[in-house]
Order: sequence, then structure tokens, then C-alpha cells
Amino acid sequence: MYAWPAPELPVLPGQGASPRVYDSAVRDLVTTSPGPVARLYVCGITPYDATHMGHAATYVAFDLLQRVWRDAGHRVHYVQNVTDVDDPLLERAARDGEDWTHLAERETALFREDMTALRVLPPDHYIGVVEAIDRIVPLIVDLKAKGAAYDVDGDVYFSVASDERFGGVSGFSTADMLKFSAERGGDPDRPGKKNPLDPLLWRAARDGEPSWPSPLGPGRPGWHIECVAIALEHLGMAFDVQGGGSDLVFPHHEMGASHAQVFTGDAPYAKAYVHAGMVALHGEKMSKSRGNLVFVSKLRAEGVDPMAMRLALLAHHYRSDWEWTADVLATAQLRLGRWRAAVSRPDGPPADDLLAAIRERMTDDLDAPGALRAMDAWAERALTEGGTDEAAPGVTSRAVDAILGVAL
Ligand code: 5CA
Ligand code: ZN
Repeated sequence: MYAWPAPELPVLPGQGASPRVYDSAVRDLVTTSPGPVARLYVCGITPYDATHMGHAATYVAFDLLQRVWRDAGHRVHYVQNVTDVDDPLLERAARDGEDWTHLAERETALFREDMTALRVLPPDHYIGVVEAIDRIVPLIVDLKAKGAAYDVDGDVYFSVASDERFGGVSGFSTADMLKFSAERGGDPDRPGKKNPLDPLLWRAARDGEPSWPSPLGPGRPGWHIECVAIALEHLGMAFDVQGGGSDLVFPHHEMGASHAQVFTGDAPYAKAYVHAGMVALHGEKMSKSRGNLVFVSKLRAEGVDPMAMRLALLAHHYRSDWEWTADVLATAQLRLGRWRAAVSRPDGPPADDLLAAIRERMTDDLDAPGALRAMDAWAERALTEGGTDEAAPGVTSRAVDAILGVAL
């Protein structure tokens, strides 16, 4: 499917470096070292209740990664999926008496608008599960042929025992895996499975559910295999970063890595697994199931500048869990006003040190809050002391635009 329009990326003097990021599988910071083309897969939305501030925070986090890579001279090959068939989407459509394809299309369209407003660079390939069924089925057939998948009453499950590296992405204990599996779409209590953690690969057709014909019988794909099929088609193995929110560490990214490693007989699936923290509202993770959501589109309709929303997100380090409040937005609106006033002056303090500071902060695990502080200091000087450098306001606004994605 089509993605959304790309914002312009201003050219900056000099060049940055490839960033260090936190790899969940290594449980430490690692320096990314992509080739000329960095390969990035970020899990996309399940299109209902989109786009809430938690979603926005995660996509802005990986947008920063892409911007820093580009500033370091890499091209970026970016792939994202849309989970446009899955249990929660079908349940929501049934609850509201809406056709599931209409729900998915409407919410995906809204997501595109929100990403455009937030100046998030689009993926090069934006792929829905429905479009990828023909790619997914042969993978499952192959996993069965390898003895890594088995039937339970017509449904097909992946055997986690078939991957000797299973557990390597999350490093979680079995107890934690069981807990998260139950909470995040797994079915550890289903009788007939070889291991309670084994995830579904293919769900046989049920009355009232969409299904597709296949050599496995009519049905629809499980969740993890969809991302693997899409990533392998467009990126191949050992791509640079698999991204998503921290609630995807297990089971989603663990299972994805296992599926791909067993299918290809190769490893690793991704060179690094990077996760964004969870945004909360009223003390609890913002989630569709709880319904404690702040929507980007609703704030836009209220006239809130999307650049203020983006600054509100950037004020928090991508890995931290934090709480959305009215104050967070108000602070961002003030900051945006100060920055705009500072770059509107005909001259200002030199921008070279500022650009170097933004680059230095962003290559250090995408420290956007640190970059914001550097820009705050420059803006403060510009507004109080002024300056004589006529090029500085332009360089500054281009740097803030290119690296932080904030158009002033
Ligand atoms: N379609 C799957 C991925 S293949 C999915 O998880 N969809 S989602 O709509 O539930 O979430 C989309 C992305 O937003 C995921 O990376 C998820 O980790 C992230 N996300 C969801 N809620 C929050 C939150 N409260 N804070 C930060 N990120 C969140
Ligand atoms: Zn995914």
C-alpha cells in the first residue's frame, strides 16, 4: 500500500556519525554500523484506535534513528507493516458492527495523516498483511516441512524448541515469557501444544472470520510470521535494526527472530533489536484495551501545532517510560514559541557549536532531550544577547528540521 509523503530533508554542513543505540538482545548500548544503506524494520500499527501518543512516540523514536543515520551519510531502506488482519482488529470491527476492511482502511488513512503532520519520514515499503499472504504461506509450509511447525486441530503452531537461539532477543525467564505470552496475544493454556509458548502461525478458517485459501487449508496468518515475511522479502536477514515499542520485545520480536532463523538456517535476523519506552496516561500504559488514549488527530483538530506535539515527544528519551500530561504539551508549546522567535531574528550567535552538540547528543543513544537542551541554550542566547552571525538562524532551523524533524 502507499505510505505518506516525505517531508523535505534540509542539507547540513558537515556530517554526523552512526549512533549508538540500546540493543535489547545484547542488553547494552551498541554502535550501529550499517553499510551504505541502513536497513530498518519498524513494526506498524494494528489499525484501530490510531494514532495515540504512545504510537506517535514510538514512530518518532525510529524517525530520529533514520534522521541520524541519514546525517551520517547513509541511505536508509525502511520497511513497515500494517497488521490489517488480526484478532483485536476483527473484534473491534465486530463490536462496532463495521466491516473490518473499512475499519482498517479508515484508521490507516488517519495514521498516514498523523505521521505526515508529525513530519515522520515514510517507509520505502508499507505493506499490509492482506497484501503479504502469498509471501507468508510458503514460509509456514517450509517451517512445517522442516519439522518446526505442527498442527493443533487444523491450526498450525511454531515449535520454539526448533530454534536453539530461542530466548536470545528478550533474555526473559520462562515465567516471564509465559506471563507476557498470555498478556500479548499468545495462548499458553491451549491444550495440544508441544510447548505453552509455541505461537500460532496459521489460524484455520472460523465462521464469520476472513480467510484465504492455502495448502495449509483456508485460514489466516498468525501475528509474528507476518512481520518476518515482509522483512525477509524487502530487507533480507541481518538487517540493521528491528524496532518497536518495548511491549514487542516478547513475544513478538523473540518469535520473529526464531521464525526467520529456523526458516533461513541463518542468524541473526536483525543485528540489533531496539525498543521505545511506553507512554502512559493517568498512571497506566496508554493502550487500546484500557481506552486511556490521547489521539494525535484529536489534538490536531483542536488546533494544537503538530510540531509542539513532536517537541513534547522529543522531551523524553525514547527508552524511558513516561506520562503524557497537559503540562508536557504546554511546556512544548512554550519551547516551540521560543525557538521560532529565536530563528526569526536576522542574526544570532554562531550555530556551529550547536550543530555539533545536537549531533553529539543524538549519536549517543538518540538523546533528544539533550539535543533540546542544547537548542534551548542557543535560543536563550539569541533572544537575550543576540549575535552577529547572519547565517546562524538559517543553519539552526535547518539542523533542527533535518535531525530532530521539527520545522520552525
Ligand atoms: N501491529 C503490531 C506490530 S506488528 C502492533 O503492535 N500494533 S500496535 O498498534 O499495537 O502498536 C504499534 C506500535 O506502537 C508498536 O511498536 C507498539 O509497541 C507501540 N505502542 C503501543 N502502545 C504504546 C505506548 N503506550 N507507548 C509507546 N509505544 C506504544
Ligand atoms: Zn511486527
